[in-house]
Amino acid sequence: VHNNPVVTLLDYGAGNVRSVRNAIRSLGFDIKDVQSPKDILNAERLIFPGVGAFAAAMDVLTQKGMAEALCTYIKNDRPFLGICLGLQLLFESSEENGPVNGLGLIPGVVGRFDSSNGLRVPHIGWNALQLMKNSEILNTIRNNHVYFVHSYRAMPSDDNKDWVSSTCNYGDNFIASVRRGNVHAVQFHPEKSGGTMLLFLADLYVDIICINLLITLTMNETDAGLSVLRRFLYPKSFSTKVLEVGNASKLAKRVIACLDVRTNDEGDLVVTKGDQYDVRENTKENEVRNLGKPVDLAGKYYRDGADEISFLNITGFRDFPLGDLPMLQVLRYTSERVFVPLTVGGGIRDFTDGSGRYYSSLEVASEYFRSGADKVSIGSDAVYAAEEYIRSGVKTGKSSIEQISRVYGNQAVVVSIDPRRVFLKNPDDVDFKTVRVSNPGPNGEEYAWYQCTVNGGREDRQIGAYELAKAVEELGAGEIMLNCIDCDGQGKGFEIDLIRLISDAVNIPVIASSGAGKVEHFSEVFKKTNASAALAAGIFHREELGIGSVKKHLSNEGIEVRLTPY
Ligand code: 1PR
Repeated sequence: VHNNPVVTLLDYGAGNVRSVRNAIRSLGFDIKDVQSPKDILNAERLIFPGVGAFAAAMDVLTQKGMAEALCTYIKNDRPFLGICLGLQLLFESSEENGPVNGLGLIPGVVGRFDSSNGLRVPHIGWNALQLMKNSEILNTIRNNHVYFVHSYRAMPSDDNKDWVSSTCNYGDNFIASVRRGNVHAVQFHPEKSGGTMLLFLADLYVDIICINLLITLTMNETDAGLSVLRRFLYPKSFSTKVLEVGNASKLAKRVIACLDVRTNDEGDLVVTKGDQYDVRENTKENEVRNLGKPVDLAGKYYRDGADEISFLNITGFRDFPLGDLPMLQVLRYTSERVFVPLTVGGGIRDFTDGSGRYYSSLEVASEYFRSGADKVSIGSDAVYAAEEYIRSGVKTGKSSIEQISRVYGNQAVVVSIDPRRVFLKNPDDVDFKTVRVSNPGPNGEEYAWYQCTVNGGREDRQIGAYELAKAVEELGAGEIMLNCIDCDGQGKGFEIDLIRLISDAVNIPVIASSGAGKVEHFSEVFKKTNASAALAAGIFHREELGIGSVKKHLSNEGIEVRLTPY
């Protein structure tokens, strides 16, 4: 029996680093948490997954004396891997709520992406890298896509060219990774960039150390994300291969699998699926449709190449989500096995429980994040917040969107819109934004507006999807999941008119949802609208279509997607 090797983790408590922990453990390492600057100086290998805002991170590091220890550790060329903000903090300063000074180890200023030309910010999704020099930990990335989520980035210059090991193209060519000696940092998230779990590597590692065998493990390196961590953690185990230079890529369109989850009449948590939001079977018993177990299905979609998995707790609006322990357990188990982003929604709002204890929406979201979610999705509560904001014109800072995005960043807040199409003869009949529809209504109506609903489509509200989308973007939402009740579960294609309307109206990414029935529906939505991602549920659950075949079709149609080699 031998102990697992240990990696030191610098988690300064500003957010969720559960995914990084899960990824490290899946590679056979134990984690030692940094408690004091001494732990940094004594680390054999240090991973720094920066989360939250730049200024807050620098404050904590400085107050705890960790900034100085980090600088010493890095200047001594000790093995270091910074992730996301863990890369940005190495630079001189950042414009995020600033200027704010950073650790000053790399020349350059971290600035915001320029969205004035319609570039969607945050940069969320999968891009390939342009490798600039041998960085060892990236040597098997090739053209594989890796997952980014950020609004700020550092730019390459003559002053920092010794450091830059890869760039990525989004708006401009920004720095995707740096490397000098044993010091590495990446702007993307290796722990969310896919990969296979190789638990047996822990044993191999010990064997390699003991009998000094030279074993080349490159045959296992078909994955982008975990291979980066693996190469950092097991540096001596890999042959130094000749660098294969990746091509710069466009941001890939994402394919997302969605699992609507609820407790059935027997009390089991099941994946269900509605027909226009009706999830009960058309039988005498009228039971909740049961399409499988949430953790199993999420694992299957991950292996099939889903770029993201969404869980929607569809009865969350009436139950208290933190009372739903099985749902939290589902998230925990899933995040141990699935290394792409996880979104969870349902019931995120301020809540007072039976004993009079008050929970803010931020507390509810925090519990989801702690359990393994990367993003939360807000439905009903976002509608109320937008209505209030439009009515008063004032941002109170108290809505769930504002509270959660302030602490976890905009990219962690998705707003799920559940609109119903209302046909109109005359576009002036309503005060809401209308569209001229591609297919006229049953009475020849040529126009429609998209009316928002709450409580899983049970209640109509006096606000349109367009007005809602604009308002929630201003309140701080980082992404929109755009459903359409009329199309849900119908398999007849996405509601193109709606998706075009919303994806042209906002500068944040829009996920097209509801209605996918065949591969052509996915290429249609990407060709005819500016959607960043397409989400489907029923066709995947019923195994009518595999995620792999959707990706292949999109690629054949010239649409950039992440193709998974595993
Ligand atoms: O209002 O914050 O509690 O959030 C509730 C969440 O649960 C919302 O995101 C809402 O969309 C979702 N929801 C509530 N009731 C239902 C239902 O079906 N009865 N599901 C529901 C919504 C829609 C999509 C679906 C796509 C793709 N499901 O998520 O997965 O339409 O389906 P398809 O590919 O089979 O057509 P809150």
